[in-house]
Amino acid sequence: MIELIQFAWSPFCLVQHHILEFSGARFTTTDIPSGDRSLVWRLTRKRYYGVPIIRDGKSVIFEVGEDTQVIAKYLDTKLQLGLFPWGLEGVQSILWQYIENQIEGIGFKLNDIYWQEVVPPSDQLAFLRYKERKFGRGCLDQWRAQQKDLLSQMEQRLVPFEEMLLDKPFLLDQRPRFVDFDLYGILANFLYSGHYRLPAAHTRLRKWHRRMTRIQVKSLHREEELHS
Ligand SMILES: N[C@@H](CCC(=O)N[C@@H](CS)C(=O)NCC(=O)O)C(=O)O
Repeated sequence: MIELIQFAWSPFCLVQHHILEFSGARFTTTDIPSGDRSLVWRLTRKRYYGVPIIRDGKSVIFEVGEDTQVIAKYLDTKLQLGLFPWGLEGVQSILWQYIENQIEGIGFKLNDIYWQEVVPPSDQLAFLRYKERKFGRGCLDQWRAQQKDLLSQMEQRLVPFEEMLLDKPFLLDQRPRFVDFDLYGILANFLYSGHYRLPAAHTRLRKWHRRMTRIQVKSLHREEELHS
């Protein structure tokens, strides 16, 4: 059975988690502390310490670069999800970089403001130390002070997605592709603390989000058969 090794609020883990839910395949999740990557280090034979990684029988799958989608492509091929059609490859690559930089870069700060509610007490020291070493001392307090501004930047940066949904139910197509799951997972991190909702002005995005929450590949296949 496929095992997703993760921590639950990680944006990139939430992307893979939702792809697995969509697939209907049986899978397990193993939560590790964000501050202790020893399991990942061991399973990848000292080649990776990030999350997510996937264990599938004897295979261990992990990203090999900043902008690779090794795990999603592995799941796509294995579970036949149709997330990476050739015709959309270039445009998906451009879009996922926007999603994983411009949207994720704001979403994680907004969620981290509530880190004391989200991160288990045993993991809080390592979490705080990691954040402050990466973003500077007091960064979490600064993000709290900038919360209103960050929220309005998030609303602005979501405008292109609202526009993409003007004439179709998913971002690029009549059915979800990888970038739909990417945006969904990155937004799941923004929404994780429970303190936020998607911007009220983005009505299409909110409907897309409800569709994405429920979607299952087997019902898509049924619909495709009906229309063929
Ligand atoms: N592009 C990678 C990014 C993964 C990533 O940045 N994961 C974070 C957690 S959300 C991580 O483990 N970073 C390394 C660290 O925290 O030391 C992916 O899609 O999996």
